[in-house]
Amino acid sequence: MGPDAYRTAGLRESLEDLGHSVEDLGNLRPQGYAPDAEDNDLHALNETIAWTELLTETAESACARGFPIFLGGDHSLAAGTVAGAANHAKALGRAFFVLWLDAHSDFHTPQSTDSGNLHGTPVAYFAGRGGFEGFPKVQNPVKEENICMIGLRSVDAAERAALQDTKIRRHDMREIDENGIARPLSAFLEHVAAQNGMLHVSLDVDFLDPSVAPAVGTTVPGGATVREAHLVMEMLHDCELVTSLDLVELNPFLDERGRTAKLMVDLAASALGRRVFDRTTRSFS
Ligand code: Z70
Ligand code: MN
Ligand code: MN
Ligand code: MN
Repeated sequence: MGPDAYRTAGLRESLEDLGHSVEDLGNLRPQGYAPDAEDNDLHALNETIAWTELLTETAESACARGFPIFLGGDHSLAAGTVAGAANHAKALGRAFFVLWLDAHSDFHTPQSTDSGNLHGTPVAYFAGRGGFEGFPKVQNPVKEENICMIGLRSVDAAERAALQDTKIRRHDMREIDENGIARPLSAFLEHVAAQNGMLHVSLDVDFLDPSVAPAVGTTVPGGATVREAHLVMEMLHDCELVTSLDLVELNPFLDERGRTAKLMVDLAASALGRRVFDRTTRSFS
């Protein structure tokens, strides 16, 4: 239901108002996977593997056609969208980077997850951690130092232990409260720019505070404000490095008169150029 809620909230019209031409490629649906038992430790494993295969291919070809925006839906979809976007960057000979805007690090393996929810695993998958038997092999794992997480405030013990041994850039809400959100983002964008990289942004609804974005299954208090989120999106537009975007974890059944969908659409519009006044400088320089 997530993608349709974004359509209803006017995603196409908002982007067309900015002068972009928009092509809606419609909803995807994987076929032919073995049914998942209700009581498996890992929920919807076969379905998620099938989604990952379909989305990896779809993302790679969509990246070749323009600036894809992937709408969901469960964050496990990023296993495929990021793997596919990374394949596209590799084909162009470009370095590839991921900005993960989320309360969660989603760095579990299928073995370490307590909940069995595969939305807790996509970063581990596309970073090339082991343990994803049955999933398509990641052709171009994203380098740890090319991954930046902002908004963290719910990281499980096994994820924290695993992250500690990596070069993944991690910025929790405490750091944002102390230093602001622009500083870690600017530093990461300079790193991307220095390598003329392609940047995929994965925006989980729960990056935002649930008081402004209630339509999400796993609410975590203490999230980004509307102003912080718009600033991030405006800086992302100004840097001219972003080449693909996920808008994920929207559950319209939990929304209040579409306000979360509308906010996510407004954030996408900011990322694609909407602003009050023109700025002449790149915001991270
Ligand atoms: C927890 C788990 C999670 C998104 C919740 C939560 C993970 N670490 N990810 N919502 N997008 O179940 O693994
Ligand atoms: Mn989910
Ligand atoms: Mn997530
Ligand atoms: Mn999350």
